[in-house]
Amino acid sequence: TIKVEDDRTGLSLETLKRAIADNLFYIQGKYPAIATKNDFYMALAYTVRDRLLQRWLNTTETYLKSKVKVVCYLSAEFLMGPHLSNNLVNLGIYDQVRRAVEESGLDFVELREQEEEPGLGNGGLGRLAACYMDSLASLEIPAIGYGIRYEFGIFDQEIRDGWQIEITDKWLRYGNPWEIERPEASIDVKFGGYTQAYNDENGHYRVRWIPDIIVKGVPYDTPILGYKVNTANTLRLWKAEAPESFEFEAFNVGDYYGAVNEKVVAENITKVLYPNDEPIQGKQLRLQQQYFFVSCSLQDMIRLHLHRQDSLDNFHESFAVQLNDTHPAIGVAELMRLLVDEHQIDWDRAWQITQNTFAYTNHTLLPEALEKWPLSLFGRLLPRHLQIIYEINQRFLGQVRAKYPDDHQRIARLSLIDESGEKYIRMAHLASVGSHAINGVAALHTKLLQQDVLRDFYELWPEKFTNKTNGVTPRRWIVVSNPKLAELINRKIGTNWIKHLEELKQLEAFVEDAEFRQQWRQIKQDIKRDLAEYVKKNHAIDINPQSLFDVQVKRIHEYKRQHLNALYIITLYNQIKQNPNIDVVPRTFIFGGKAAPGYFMAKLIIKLINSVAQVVNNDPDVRERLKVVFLPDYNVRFGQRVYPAADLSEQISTAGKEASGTGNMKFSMNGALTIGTLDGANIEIREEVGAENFFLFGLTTPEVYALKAKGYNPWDYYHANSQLKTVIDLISSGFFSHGDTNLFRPLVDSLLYHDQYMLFADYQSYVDCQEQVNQAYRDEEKWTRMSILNAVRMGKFSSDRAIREYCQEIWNAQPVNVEMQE
Ligand code: 26Y
Repeated sequence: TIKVEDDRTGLSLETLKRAIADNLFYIQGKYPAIATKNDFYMALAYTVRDRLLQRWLNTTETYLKSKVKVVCYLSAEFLMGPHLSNNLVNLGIYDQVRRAVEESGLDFVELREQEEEPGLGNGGLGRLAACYMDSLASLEIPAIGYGIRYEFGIFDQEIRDGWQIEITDKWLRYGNPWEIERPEASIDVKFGGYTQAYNDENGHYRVRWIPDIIVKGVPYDTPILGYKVNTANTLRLWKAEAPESFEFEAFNVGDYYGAVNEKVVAENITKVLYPNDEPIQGKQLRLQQQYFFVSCSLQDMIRLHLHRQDSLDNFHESFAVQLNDTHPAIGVAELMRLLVDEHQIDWDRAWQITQNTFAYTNHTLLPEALEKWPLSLFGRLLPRHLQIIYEINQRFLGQVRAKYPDDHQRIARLSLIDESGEKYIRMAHLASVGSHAINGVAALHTKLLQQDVLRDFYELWPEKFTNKTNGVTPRRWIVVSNPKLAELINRKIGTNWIKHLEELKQLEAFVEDAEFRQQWRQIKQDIKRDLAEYVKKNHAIDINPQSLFDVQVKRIHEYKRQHLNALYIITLYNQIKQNPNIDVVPRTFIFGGKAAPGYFMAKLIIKLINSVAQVVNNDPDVRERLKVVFLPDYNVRFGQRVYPAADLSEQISTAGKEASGTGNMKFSMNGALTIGTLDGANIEIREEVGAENFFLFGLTTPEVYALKAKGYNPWDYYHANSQLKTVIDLISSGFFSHGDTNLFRPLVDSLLYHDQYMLFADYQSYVDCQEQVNQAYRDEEKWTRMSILNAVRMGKFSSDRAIREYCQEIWNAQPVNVEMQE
């Protein structure tokens, strides 16, 4: 029989080959002889997109037609990473498409590497949103991710003379085959102006907002396909444009240049991702970005809701809206405005709906990262929202007063407005008051929120607080990034683990199987060799694949203590210099991570690492036993390469500072052992893998607090520890800076005079712990057993588990089966 396959959906080799050629011709407008690598990549990407469109449209149709509850994940960042491989894996057609590409005479890996990754996030928080989108779809939960389509994502990092240089990320340069623009679904957003009170036809008091500018939000949709299911949810990112009518208005008043300027102002809103994570900066454009995407998203939900039925009274039964940190917290005031001002719902009912709709995830304990907006700036940009916030605050503080009469300090602490000096709006307070649930991202973090950062709210509403320990998707972080390991696992226990990660536990049975251990080791070896080749090819550095790969990749931050790692490297170096024949375990120290462009100390830490690398890597006494490499431009793609190649994962933040961490999970899943403090999710990882399979060091959170309270003096450690003193003195002497004693002085002085993150207090414990790592690594079989046990006990840290908990305990959302009809 002859089977006729549709070129857009067919999966036979012949059809796939024809489809690629067809897309090359009809979409890229090229034939093979003149096509660039990127043209071929685009043709391939469209071929893959075609194969998920039917699922996408069926999914959207299903949600539109029935009254299912939809989870809306509001996030200023989505750090998706490359889509191609992930979609191929989730569609279950990776090998088939690879063959089709190769039979077309093309290099699959080369085409795959053409994709520009959408770097629309800074780090952990944005990547978490991406993992959650994957799990939502894989668990068949109706969901929309709402965010901002930044024209420029996180900058590309180059290293020149050891310093970070930022390069604009022009990710849309050659087009983005994964998104579809939906101009017909655009939404208007107002800014500035003033408000007016009036009485409506029924004599009710109302307020209208007369803005001075209107910006149009245009949605760009990207399908997010679940793993081997029909569900393809939508990531809807908003681009800001000037409304069409602007020119006419301008011509009418004759101010052409003024009108052009307004267009520029409007389009600026979604130009660029703010590249700072933790410390806030209070820039007006950032508040505009936040309000812009939140207003578009909430208006979009209301439109969808009204399309599905008539009454806004049960909006919260249609949508569960998750606030990814406080960046979208203005949504609380915006939903109130939409319900009260634009849809004439009375305040009390609107407030019930709002509280039942929102839930808030906190991602940070650093006080300097808690968002607050100067009241003056806020009122100028969002005059109506300021009034609404005052009203919310007045009613809220009334409740507080009823419960704690005359406790004025508590009232001032709880207020949505900080009135201690210049007045600020406290966004975490707005989010907490406007939500029915508040969660931290690891057990310790949630506990610290309750005891510290949000203590007064916890005392008021203990029932609102829950913990939701983070998770990461095993599809991207094992199947896509480590196909060899996935293959070995599949041979032993089948493929169920990909959706039920706890099933990896079955592999514990093979820990005493010498052949299995050998296979496990061999895979790690092969991947380390691949990474060594990559580093050689791209950075012209030789690294020894037999050495211990010790990896720290994450944003550069003092609290994450990359410089503690550097102090250990210098310690080892000094030991070798003192005794050049000392028997040390050969190690390759691999660093990666971006510093916020304005964060001087973080940039100096990068320079220090590169300066130490220069000395260590070129000292003949070291004889290849130590290598230090800082790999530029750490991103999702490089993460996929490095996690599988790591032997040792550095998770060394000061206890009580890292909310959770998620890189820690990715390493462990891929068989790296962790050296870490009792911080964030490290604690739970250690609980799961067993204390004997985890290298623990450092102060605990209570010890950190106690030491601070009693008066921490870094000089005590400096004087008492000669090894530490030697290291610090060597940096100060200019040894790593060609004799320049000033270069690293700010870093050294900050350690000697403040050491806010207590590196000195943890130094000896870290060095001792690293010695235990060395001993363990010398025993190959022991190390392999530990590696296996780490990976196979990571079931808890699948984002599927996290999303199930959110669904049950916060969103009240259920899976919905999507039928495939043509
Ligand atoms: C306000 C603005 C400057 C800002 C922008 C981005 C503030 C914070 C951030 C990003 C924070 C972030 O990425 N936090 C990380 O969230 C991860 C996911 O929950 C955690 O694993 C990680 O510990 C935390 O640092």
